[in-house]
Amino acid sequence: MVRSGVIVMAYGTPAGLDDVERYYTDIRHGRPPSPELLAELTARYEAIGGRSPLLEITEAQRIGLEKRLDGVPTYLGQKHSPPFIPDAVRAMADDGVDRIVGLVLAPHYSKMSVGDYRRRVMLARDEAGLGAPVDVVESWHVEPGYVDFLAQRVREAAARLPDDARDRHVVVFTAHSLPEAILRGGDPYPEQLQETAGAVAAAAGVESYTVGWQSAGRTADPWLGPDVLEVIERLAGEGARGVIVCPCGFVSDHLEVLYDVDVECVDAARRLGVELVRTESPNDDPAFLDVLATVVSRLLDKTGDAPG
Ligand code: FEC
Repeated sequence: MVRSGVIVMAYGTPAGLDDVERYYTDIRHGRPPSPELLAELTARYEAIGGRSPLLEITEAQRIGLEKRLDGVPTYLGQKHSPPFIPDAVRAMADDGVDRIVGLVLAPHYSKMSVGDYRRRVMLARDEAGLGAPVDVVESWHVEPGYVDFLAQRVREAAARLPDDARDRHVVVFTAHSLPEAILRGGDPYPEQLQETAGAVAAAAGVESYTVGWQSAGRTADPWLGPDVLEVIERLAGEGARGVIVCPCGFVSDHLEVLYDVDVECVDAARRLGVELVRTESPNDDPAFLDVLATVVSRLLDKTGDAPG
């Protein structure tokens, strides 16, 4: 009898302001940030109250998923903060798991996102001396339940716009930017964002929508664009009165949503005289947890271990 375990993976967040330097160094592959970069990132965490709620939300998502998997154990494994992916894989080995199913809490595939999480799991598995096969959900960006969930959130956001802004509004679907270098290998990431946008717009009956990239890293390489701030400026110039930002590449409230959208995009819109609202994040909404369970159960099923 095969014993499956599910590793639920997310980015991780600093435990508090005094952990930001360690965290940033980890993101930068062990190179400590300059004092300027560190001060700038610390200021962003301060602006959202000193810390991001990402860990608590991720853990609530894991627990909600586990409740829906009827006895299949789940383990949290993060990239840049504890519990790290190798911690989760070691716990799986201790529990006698001999098949690893992975879910990244990000809907779109890129070799730099989902592909990198998968690489880390394989490495940790080998280091733990575990012979278990690894199957990771590749992407779930047009999963019907996710599309319907976002369509509902877009409708709710539209209802929050003042009447005149609602009459001339555009929905901007966003995801985390990545270095343009990913395009050289034919990475599906940009196409998948377009696919989510098209599917959600159709389901919500949205007439006018576009995509934008957010939260590009502070590095010298070119990153995917246009940046969402440029998109908002262009839309204002074209006469839009309202903008709905739907950060469909993220599934939780965290720094990139609470600062990059709720502070930076809101400030830009205010300067341009445009009303901006954001769709609420999925977080641990039961309908969203049902989507995660559907996606994971399908993979468990394919590998012969569906719950129930
Ligand atoms: O709330 C929090 O404390 C954490 C918010 C957070 C999430 C997140 C998700 C993604 N990132 C992705 C790619 C990159 C690449 C780099 C990079 C850098 C940062 C920095 C911070 C940060 N990321 Fe992030 N990311 C979050 C936070 N990210 C802080 C460093 C300062 C800055 O540049 O703003 C560049 C470094 C590198 O080469 O690794 C690339 C992707 C996602 C979405 C998928 C996922 O959640 O894993 C892709 C949340």
